[in-house]
Formats: sequence, structure tokens, C-alpha cells
Amino acid sequence: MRVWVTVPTYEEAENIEVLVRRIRDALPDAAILVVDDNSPDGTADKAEALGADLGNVHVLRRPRKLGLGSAYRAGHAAGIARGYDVMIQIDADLSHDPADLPRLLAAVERGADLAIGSRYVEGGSAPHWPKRRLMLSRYGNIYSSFVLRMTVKDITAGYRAYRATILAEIHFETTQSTGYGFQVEMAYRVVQAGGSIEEVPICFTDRVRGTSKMSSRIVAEAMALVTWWGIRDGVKRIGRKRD
Ligand SMILES: Nc1nc2c(ncn2[C@@H]2O[C@H](COP(=O)(O)OP(=O)(O)O)[C@@H](O)[C@H]2O)c(=O)[nH]1
Ligand SMILES: [Mg+2]
Repeated sequence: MRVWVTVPTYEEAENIEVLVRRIRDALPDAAILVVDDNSPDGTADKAEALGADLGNVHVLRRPRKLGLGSAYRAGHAAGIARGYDVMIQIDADLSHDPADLPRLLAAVERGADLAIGSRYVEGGSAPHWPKRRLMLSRYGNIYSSFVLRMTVKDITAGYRAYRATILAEIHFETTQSTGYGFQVEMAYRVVQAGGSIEEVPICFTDRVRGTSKMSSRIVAEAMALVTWWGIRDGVKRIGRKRD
């Protein structure tokens, strides 16, 4: 299968080179796309220089910080337009270990439409995460799975591999989330479309260099959207029962 790896970046100049090299080591034939939102620290220039050296590394430069969801939409769309079979997304801050890429890909090759690198299945972990972040993530997951009636353990995880056909089927380009809610929205759509999801255990190591772009606004957006989808689809279910 031809693999397209999207790396969203905002101020990851300290991480991008190590990350891209490790992706290349793990999946030598995969194409890599860095989607950079005009990082002031010159991340895009670094990625471009690296691409000239390694080959098959592309850079999409966007004019300003447009959000993580929007970066993934652009990255996956570029891979689909070029006819790739599997679209992978991985954070640039080395919290997702590229050495896990073959296992993620293998899950799709075995038949999964979406493989999620999961912290919350057996064998998964997030050992160095500050307690506050871990709690936020745990509660976010519990809330989302309750409201959306999903059994996925790590719905907010950003380390993923999608089969191209499922992306087309769920019309991923029409998703609404600008931030982290994108992960939930996409997993929810896959389930609604009858797609299969496999959670692959990973050890999530928190970033060592650079700073997190997580903000309370992003959390609020995700919570509001999840609540809205839950209500909207709950009303639809009741309507169907009445008919
Ligand atoms: N292109 C782009 N990348 C982003 C944006 N926000 C975050 N990222 C990237 O998305 C990934 C996850 O963000 P991070 O700050 O590590 O979030 P955290 O792991 O939840 O603390 C990293 O690779 C960031 O550089 C954005 O607005 N645009
Ligand atoms: Mg991070």
C-alpha cells in the first residue's frame, strides 16, 4: 500500500529534523508532508532543506495558524489527490514514536479502516504526561464515548492511519472542528459509516522540546461540538423510533 504521512507543525523547528528522519527509517517508502502554518521559528524552511536532502518530503506552507483540524484536512486531501492508499497523521513533537508506524500500518493492511495509536488499551500508556493533562484527556474520552455511544478507548488520540476509501466515504473534508475535536469527529464518522476501528497500543511520551499549543479554547470547542453531535443524533434516534 502507498503511504502518505501528514505532520502538522506550528513552531517545531527543534523537533522536525529528528522526527522526519525517524519516519523515513520506520517507513522508507512513505511520502511525508509537513503542513506548516507560517511558524515564526522557521520550521518550514528546515523541513524543506531536509526534503532536498532526503527526497519525498513535501512542505505545505499556509499563511497563518489555522488550527490542527484544518491542517489534517489539508494533509489528507493532498494525499488523496495524489492517489495514496493510506493516510497517516503523526504529531511533530516526538510524543508519537515513529517506530510504531509499521504496527499502525499493519492494522490497516489487516482490514481496519482506521487504526488509532491508543494510550488507553492494554499495553498502551502515557507515563510522563502531567497529571492535569492526563485527567483532561481521560475525562474528555469518557465524556465523548458516553455522549456519542462509542466504544473506542482513545477517541482524542492524534496518532492514526486511515484507509483512503473510508476518508472518501465519510467526506472528511466537510468536518467542522478546527482543533482537537477533529479526532473525535473523524472517529465518530467512521463508526457511523460502518467502518472498522482497531486500537493499537502505544506509549505516548510527552514532548521534550518546544511548547504545547493546547488551549482552553480548543478544549471548549471540542466539548461543545461533542455535546452538539450527541444531542443532534439523539433527537434523530428518537425520531426514527417514533416512525
Ligand atoms: N499546522 C498546524 N499544526 C499545529 C497547530 N496546532 C498544533 N499543531 C501541531 O499539532 C501537533 C500537536 O500539537 P501539540 O502542541 O503537541 O499539542 P498537545 O500534544 O496536545 O500538547 C504538533 O505537531 C503541533 O506542532 C496549528 O494550528 N497548525
Ligand atoms: Mg504534543
